[in-house]
Amino acid sequence: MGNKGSAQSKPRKDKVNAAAKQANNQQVEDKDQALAHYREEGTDEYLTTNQGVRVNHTDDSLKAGARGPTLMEDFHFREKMTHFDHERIPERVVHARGSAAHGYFQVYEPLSELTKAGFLQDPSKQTPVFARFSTVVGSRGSADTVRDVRGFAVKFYTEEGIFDLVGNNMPVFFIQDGIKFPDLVHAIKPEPHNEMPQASAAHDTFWDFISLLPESAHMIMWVLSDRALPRSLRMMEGFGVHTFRFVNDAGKARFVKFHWKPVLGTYGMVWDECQKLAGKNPDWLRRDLWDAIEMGNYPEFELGVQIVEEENEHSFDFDLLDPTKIIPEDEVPVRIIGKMTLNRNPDNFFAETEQVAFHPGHVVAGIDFTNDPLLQGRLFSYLDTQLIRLGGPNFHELPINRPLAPVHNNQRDGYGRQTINKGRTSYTPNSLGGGCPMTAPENMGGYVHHMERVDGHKIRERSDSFKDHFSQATMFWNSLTQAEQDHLVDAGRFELGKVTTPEVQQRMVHEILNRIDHQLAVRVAKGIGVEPPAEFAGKAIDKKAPEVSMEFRTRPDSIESRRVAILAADGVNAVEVKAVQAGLQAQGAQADVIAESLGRVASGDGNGNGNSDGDGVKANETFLTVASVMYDAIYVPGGQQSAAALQQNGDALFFINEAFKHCKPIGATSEGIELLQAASMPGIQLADQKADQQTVVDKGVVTQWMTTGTGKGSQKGTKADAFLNDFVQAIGEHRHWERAEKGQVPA
Ligand code: HDE
Repeated sequence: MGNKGSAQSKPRKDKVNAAAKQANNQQVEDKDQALAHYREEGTDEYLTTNQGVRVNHTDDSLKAGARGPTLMEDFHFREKMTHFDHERIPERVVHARGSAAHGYFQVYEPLSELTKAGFLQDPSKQTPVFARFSTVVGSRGSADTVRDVRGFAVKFYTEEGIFDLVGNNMPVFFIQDGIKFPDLVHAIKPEPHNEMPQASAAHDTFWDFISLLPESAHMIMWVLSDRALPRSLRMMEGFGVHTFRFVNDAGKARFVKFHWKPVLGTYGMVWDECQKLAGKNPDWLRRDLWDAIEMGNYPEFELGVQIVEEENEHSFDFDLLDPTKIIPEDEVPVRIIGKMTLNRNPDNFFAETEQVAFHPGHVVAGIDFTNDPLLQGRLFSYLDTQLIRLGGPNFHELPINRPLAPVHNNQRDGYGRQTINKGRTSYTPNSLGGGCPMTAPENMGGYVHHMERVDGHKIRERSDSFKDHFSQATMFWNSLTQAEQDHLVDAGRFELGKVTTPEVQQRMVHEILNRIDHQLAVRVAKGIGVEPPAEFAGKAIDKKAPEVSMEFRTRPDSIESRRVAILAADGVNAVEVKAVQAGLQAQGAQADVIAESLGRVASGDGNGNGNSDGDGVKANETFLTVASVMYDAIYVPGGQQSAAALQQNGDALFFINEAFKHCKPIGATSEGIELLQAASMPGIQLADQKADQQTVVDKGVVTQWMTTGTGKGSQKGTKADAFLNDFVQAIGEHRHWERAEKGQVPA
């Protein structure tokens, strides 16, 4: 047995390193570190079988002769291959693509008047959490930037057991009753005959279903809005959707809606950008989350609650139990109660992100359900799906799902059982086991369901109070800014433009959109060749809920973790680059230098002769490795030779055009402005070299000549500061939708 490698008595350094890297995401630099890692883990540094037998050779199977057939007795080969053959588990039927992180939650003040939940009492206590963000429709390997709802699920490992808040980044849902969920999912998933399209709602079966389902009107407005295109998982809101209950120590219950508010603000992207990103970097959102945590920019979300007293249950013009409705924040303000900080990436995607099992039915004492029929449906579905997805009833024993609180019950055995239960008794009541485990009285944390009187006929019927499907859809439309409405119309034209059945398009426009807003219906109709409706078929409503607009939730004062591209070529003015780069980094942004090739870019003095900075600057990306869609803003520094070279570079020109079209902030100084002149920026005013002007800011395009025509400006330092201030402000504003001529730009 064994030939080439069999004489090795010690593992080779490179092999140890490879194995160590696999076992741990950290970069393991040398053998000593690798060995230390294994020793810490208490594992053997040598390769072993699953039975712990050390393996001597793993590159060739055991054969009868060097050119002969493989032998059955090669237990190492058979075990390795069999395990590999069984590596995959079924992906989640929805929310298959996800990214997750560890962190903690801390309440701001004791909430004993509202709830007895232990983790909401002590501001000094950190409750560990694991948060998983996901798309809904696509398969595990699909792109991040598709138009879709995002899952926002948080597992709280409280001292009193697990609480899962399994929400979305939109506060309402498509359907009012759980029994319709399989229909919804069948309609939106790729069509069954050809398995197309992947991760997209833009096809006949989905819009066929929606056009026949008026209760989805409010939700589809959210899905067609920029909420479905989050700039970052760190920059989206989360919502528990359903009305839940808080119950305090005295047994008093109140209705509660849960909200997550990202500390960085809420931002979206444009659809063209998302589609391109899906090709350029399908892991866009996943990488953004991962990198932010690696760099110490820990994502933070504040938890908020809307509280409704039980006696006010019927004081709204919608039913609190209806998951297609929000409680407008001017009717019930959101009270911020604490904060979640995500500060650690998972060690292993499969063991944690894939195997985590959320369930809206995982609640702790102090949190309870309502009769929302969608929530009630979910209470069945999640455990049921985990049983098949995670292979049996013991998935709660997987490390990521294990509660911190001790588990003690009479459930036994089953596939994959880890616990070795001791003793003879696994039944209640018993005397042989001393009566253990005993049920816990309420004052010892025993979960007691909130007592609610339920009285009614057994009936398959929807309550009349659930039947207004359009008022809040109209309110949503009314509350958007002009740019947001324009995007929504474009989204409608895109989605319905992909539908091939004219009757479905017709029905969507006339039966659904025209009951929400007439202009919306007319504008979408025009884009998809449907005869526009003559008059509005809905109820005139001018109510607004300002908070549904993403503009309401921006943080213009911060550019933290924004990505800025600095375009450079040899002869670039390194002084300008370094000043802007340092200025942006000082405010928490990331500024990459992009050039033809990686490494040093030689500097020039702005007049194209000689070096103003002998070190030059370092390019860390190239026009091949990145694209404008991967940046929030672009900066073009001065340097005659650099600007001239970039003007001959189609990729650089496209960079500018595309960023302009996507309404991103663009800054340029000195000769860098010539690149903007050569690009396509219709209607934009740029700084003029001769005029010795202040910084010129026009629709998010910020330009400034650092030097006068003679090459040296007396107020250069102040000018640089002024430019940086204006550029930072433009980045803080995120997108500059007022660029009316953007449609003319070829990008
Ligand atoms: Fe889910 N949902 N859902 N859902 N859902 C699942 O559970 C289901 C609904 C949500 O990161 C599944 O473990 C039904 C609303 C998230 O692992 C499944 C109904 C909301 C996640 C399931 C709904 C959600 C899921 C698929 C209607 C927002 C991902 C795999 C009655 C409040 C959690 C799994 C994660 C996952 C069923 C409606 C959010 C099949 C039947 C409303 C964030 O059990």
